This record gives sequence, C-alpha cells and structure tokens, in this order.
Amino acid sequence: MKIHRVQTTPFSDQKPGTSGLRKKVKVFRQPHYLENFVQAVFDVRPSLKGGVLVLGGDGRYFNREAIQIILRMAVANGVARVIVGQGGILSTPAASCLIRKYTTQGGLILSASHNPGGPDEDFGIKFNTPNGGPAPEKVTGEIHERACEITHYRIADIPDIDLDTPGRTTVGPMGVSVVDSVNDYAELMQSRFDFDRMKALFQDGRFSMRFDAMHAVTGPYARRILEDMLGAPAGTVMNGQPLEDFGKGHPDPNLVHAKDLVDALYTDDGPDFGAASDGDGDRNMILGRQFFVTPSDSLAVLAANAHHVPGYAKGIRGIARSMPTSQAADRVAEKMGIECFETPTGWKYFGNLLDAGRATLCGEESFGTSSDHVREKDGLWAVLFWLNLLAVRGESVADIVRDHWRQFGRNFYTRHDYEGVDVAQAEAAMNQVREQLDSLKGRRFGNFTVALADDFAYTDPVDGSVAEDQGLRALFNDGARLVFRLSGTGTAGATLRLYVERYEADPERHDQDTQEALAPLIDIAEEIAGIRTHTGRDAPTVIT
Ligand code: VG1
Ligand code: CO
Repeated sequence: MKIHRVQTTPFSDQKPGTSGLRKKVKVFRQPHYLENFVQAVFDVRPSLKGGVLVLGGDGRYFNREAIQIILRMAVANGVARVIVGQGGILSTPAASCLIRKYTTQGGLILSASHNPGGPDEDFGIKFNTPNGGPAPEKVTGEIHERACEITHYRIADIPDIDLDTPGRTTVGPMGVSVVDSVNDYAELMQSRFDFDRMKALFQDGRFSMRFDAMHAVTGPYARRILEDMLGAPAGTVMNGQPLEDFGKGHPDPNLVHAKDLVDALYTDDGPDFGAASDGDGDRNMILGRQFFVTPSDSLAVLAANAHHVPGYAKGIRGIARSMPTSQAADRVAEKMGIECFETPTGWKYFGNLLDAGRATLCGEESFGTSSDHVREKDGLWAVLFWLNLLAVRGESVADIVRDHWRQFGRNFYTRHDYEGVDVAQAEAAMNQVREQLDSLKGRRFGNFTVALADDFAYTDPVDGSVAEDQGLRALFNDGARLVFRLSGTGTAGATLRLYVERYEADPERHDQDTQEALAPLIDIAEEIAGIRTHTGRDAPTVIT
C-alpha cells in the first residue's frame, strides 16, 4: 500500500459554522478541499491515530465519494479501525450513538442537514468528539486554524472499499467495520421507550400515523422501527427511500417544506399523528390532526410528561434550551424545581450540560429535541417520545398541548426567516438594532416596554468558556421577546432570522392565530430593525 504525502495550500473559508463546515458541492469538489479539512481534523486530534473513527452521512450527493476519500486518508493517518454505516448511511443521532457505544475517538458526519442536496446544492462535514457530540467551539477553532496553515495531507492508494456488505475487512493495517445503519440505534430506542405499549396502540386499529422521511436519512430508521418493530401498517412512512437529491425537495421538516404531510394531517379524517425529520435525521416536526406543535412547546410538553416514559420515569435532572427557543420549558422546569439553562444556538452548547448530568432534555426552536441518550438532537427519538405519550395518555396531540397551556399558560411563538439576503443588507439591519441596544431599555412600544436589550453572550457553567455575539435580543417586561440573528448554516448570501415570543396566561385566548397574536410585536421588530426596508423584501421567505 502506497501512502502519498500530497502538497496543498490552505483555503481561506474552512471555518465551521453553527453545525460543521457547509458549502456547495462544487466547493467541496475542488481539488484538495475536502482533504485539507479532513487532514486538519487528524492533525488536531492525535488520539485518532491508533484509534477508532465512526464515519457516515445522510446519503446526499457526494456522500459515497467523500467516504472513500476519508477512508483512504484514515489509513494514511494511522487510524486503527473505522466503523462505517452500510451504504455510507448514518443519521446524525445514530452516529452519535455509535461513537458513544463503542467508546471511539470520535466521528465524521457528512451532511448539510436540512439544506438541499445534489450537484448544485450543499454538502457538509462535521467532527464529533468521543462524547458523541459536535465538537465544541474550542475544537472547531483548532481545526479551522490548522486548515489555515496546512501544507500537506496524507492519503493512501487503495481501491474503493465495499460499503454495501456488512462485515469486517482490513485495508493494510486498518480495520473497516461496515455496520447495519439502524441496529444499534433501534436498540437504544428500545431501552428508553415502551415498545409494547406503542405496538398495542397501532394494533388497536383506531390510531393512525404518517411519518415523512422526506427522501432523507430517516427512511430506513423509521421503516424498521415504526413499521417492522412497532407494527405500524406499511405506508405509514412516506418518502422513505433516501435519495441523493432528496427527490429535489428541501429536507427541512416544517410547515412549508413538508407540505404533503401537512396537507394529509389537515383534513377531518386525516391521521391522528404526523411527524417528519430532516436530511440527517436530527430534526423533528410534530403534528396532530389539524394541529401543529411548535418545537418550543414540544420540549415543554415532553419535559412535563417525562414520567410517563420508561427511560425518564425516574425524573429529569434539568432542561436546556437555546436562547431563541421560547420560554415555555422554563415554566415547566420551575414547577418541577429543576435547573433550566439558556444556551447559544447550536447543539454543541448542550454537550457539557449533558455530560455533567445537569440537563436531561434539550431543545431548540428549530425543530430540534433530544436527551442525554446521545449528544445530538434526535428526530425519531422525539417522534417515539410523543408516540409513547399518546399511547399512555390516550388523548389526542391537540388535547395534550391544550391541557399543557391551561396548566402553564401559552407562549405564542414564531420565527420569520429572510433567506438568501444580500450580506451587506442583512448586516445593515443587524447594525441598526445593535446601535439601539443601549437606548432601548425603558422605551415603550404600544403596550410593551423594553426591560433589557443586549447582544447575547453565554458562559458555560461547566467549563467557564464564553461564547459572544450569539444574537441581539429585546426583552419586554411581560416576558415578550424579540431576537435577531444571522444564520450560521447557510451557504449562499445571508439568512436573517427574527424570533418573536409572547406569553398568554388566559386560556380564553389560547386559540388565537399565532401570527395575529404576535402581530403587534412583529410590527415593533420592523420598527427596531427595518428588515423590510434594508432587504427590500415585503415578507419573510419562511414563517414557522
Ligand atoms: C440552524 C438552527 C439551529 C440548529 C442548526 C443546525 O442554525 O437555527 O438551531 O442547531 O441549524 O441544525 P442557524 O445558524 O442557521 O440558525 V441541523 O438540523 O441543520 O444540523
Ligand atoms: Co439536521
């Protein structure tokens, strides 16, 4: 086996964002581009030499090619064994599960998550540490620094490795284990949820469900778990075949992109329960018949009902949510007398809290929920949690959520995304808010008075690390909030996100339309940021 030491020069744009390095496929396919980044990972993680690496991706275009390149680099960099998902397929939570279960030195996950795939679309790569979670900022910073000074990478001359047949092979001194993509993950789910009870729910014949895998990675996972193991009728899983271009769709499980599922649920005789997951299987959308559960409410409801589910029946230690996520979970934590944490956007910030046993459930408003069973958000886990809950409580999704609102009050919540905006225009809007931060406090807008306005910064309570510039926020004195943030996952132009929240205690007013309930605050946001003026857009691209 010949090992080449290939000369290279750095690329200036290899800085990981909210979740790994995401670029157009064309960028990744430039000579040396992927190789430089992967070598930077090997260089800053010396434990991978002689160690075990987990490798897999969401099956998007370039996935297989990238895996072969990484395998050749792994041999050349002295990795002892690589665990690869069959066909190169691993959902993000399944990769996290494998990294932890087989006490490995980390993993490389290939995905651009909810971003579209195909030759003209997006690709991504992310390094996860031995705890199974996305590398913290310190590590991604080191990788980026290394990528900026790289001069060589190491790659072996070996034929392509068969990824489709499970089993063990060797390549020179390195072992390669091709593993079933679903087995270990399904076993983990069995250890947390009451499979018999969920099975009975499907057998009963009065309950029906639809799961939209959006032609992305969760297809095989959902089919195995929902249809094979839990006995849901064939066809429960729709769009279950992973495709390299996600069937030309946008694998983002929200009301706009999972439209077929939403249409199926919004009929009088539609399924009782609907759910969807994203490109890499870490997001979830939860629907009841003619009812949408906001991700923020979902986190709060799961926390308040955790005692109904075997894996959490002994109680949860704490709840963590990202800053823009609604404060609905805070009310549950308060009532339960447990800690509640507010972290910056991105799952990597939950890692320390989970490792330290201070948080059991975590959530993000961006359709992300999970627990300490892995160190990533986990789409199917959230779906099974809901299913377990529906089986135990025997009520509809809508009734469970309405009941929750009656007990805790309702946090009306929406996010408005302005996608593909000119970078300078997006920054102009952000700057307009930033300039007012000092003068906003005490200012009145209609019925709302600003109690605090700042640029969110976070000090990790476990290791003391500080993350700054994590979003601009205006908090009003009755718990209402506005948050302005630029996305860190996009690959073209800028995406400006506006997050809006208001608390309503009165059950008589819980059935208002969300956009109407929040209209005065949406107007205030425009007054403060002038997003429409700066971008020339008269409406957001996506409202969730
Ligand atoms: C978005 C979401 C964030 C999420 C991230 C990765 O980031 O807002 O909550 O963690 O995507 O999700 P941003 O920087 O674009 O707002 V995934 O499913 O794409 O790994
Ligand atoms: Co994702």
